[in-house]
Amino acid sequence: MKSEILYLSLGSNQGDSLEYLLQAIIALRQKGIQIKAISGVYQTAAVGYTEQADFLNMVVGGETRLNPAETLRVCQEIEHELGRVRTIHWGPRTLDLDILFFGERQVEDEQLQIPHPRLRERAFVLIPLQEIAPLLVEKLQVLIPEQRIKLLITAEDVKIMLQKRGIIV
Ligand code: GSY
Repeated sequence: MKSEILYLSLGSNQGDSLEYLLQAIIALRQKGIQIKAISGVYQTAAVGYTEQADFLNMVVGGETRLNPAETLRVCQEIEHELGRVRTIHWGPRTLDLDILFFGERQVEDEQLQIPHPRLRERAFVLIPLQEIAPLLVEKLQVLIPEQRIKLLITAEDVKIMLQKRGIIV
């Protein structure tokens, strides 16, 4: 299978959230998703169930020969390996990995919808995505929703942190 470009959203609001995000990027690479672009890390107010801690969010772009179902399985494996326990629906989590886009594909089944059905409503997705794929966001023709969101660590600094862990982006 030829490789395809994909974009993933990463979020965490439990434990050492920054470390979970970095470990997720390392694990994605080990499991067949080459990371080609990363956004900065943003501190964001929780959306949905709001009585919980702020999240750290970022978006990465990559290339893979996996198909969407295999990619979903890899994301769920990494969430599980990094300690995610599903308790409250929409509640706190050590790591959330969502597929935003997968090439030009449209997927609509019970387990997986691509493009991600709620990405247009989420500043915590659109703002970091805009950093690494501005034309993609422009094509969506959406107004970025109001949300408290602040850049905490620039993409350059995240790259340095990853370099120290042996990963070159
Ligand atoms: O859907 C991803 C998990 N999640 C998040 C998140 O990643 N960031 C923010 N700010 N709010 C969220 N609510 C949920 S659920």
